[in-house]
Amino acid sequence: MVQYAGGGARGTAAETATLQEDIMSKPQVSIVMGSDSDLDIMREAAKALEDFGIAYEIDVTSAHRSPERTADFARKAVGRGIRVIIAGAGGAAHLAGVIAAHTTLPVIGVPISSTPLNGMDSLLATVQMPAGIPVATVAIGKAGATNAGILAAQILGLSSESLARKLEALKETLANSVEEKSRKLKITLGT
Ligand code: RP5
Repeated sequence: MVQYAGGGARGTAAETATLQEDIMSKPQVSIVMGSDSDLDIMREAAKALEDFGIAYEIDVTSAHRSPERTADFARKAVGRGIRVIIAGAGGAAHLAGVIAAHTTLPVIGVPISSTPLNGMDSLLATVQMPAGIPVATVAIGKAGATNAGILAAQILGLSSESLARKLEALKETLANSVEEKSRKLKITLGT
């Protein structure tokens, strides 16, 4: 399991609360993917967490090729202090669902477009969970992976004021970027 401590990102020196220190130093989010070939997409989730200064771990485990490893990971995650799991897989993408079957932690599923079906297979396999075993499924591909990271931050932000403020700041940044696009468009079109 590769680990990232969030302290080096956007955290401020003034953070003193234990919870906040934990968020920045102890992996709170576990990112797993079905194969190392999913990394190009799943690193977007990691980037989003780094932007919030959230410590995470990242690894490969497969619902089909390593079912025991996957079940063991899912069962032990809560005891290791993990609070949210992000699971990305492609094709017959059962990884998020199988993990959700073995844990009460919130599981976010990222459908990966790695087969000739362009991720529609992964989307349906990830999203169509039976009642009782939820997986919060995001969009196919990089946008979904980014949103998985932000959604994990939002879950953790419920118990961290500092994180909640960073989430508010992100909304402002996004709104400002639209204002800027509008301004540039008017200049381009001469309106
Ligand atoms: C899935 O099969 C993985 O999540 C990956 O998206 C896809 C292909 O895996 P590799 O054959 O590249 O290992 O289980």
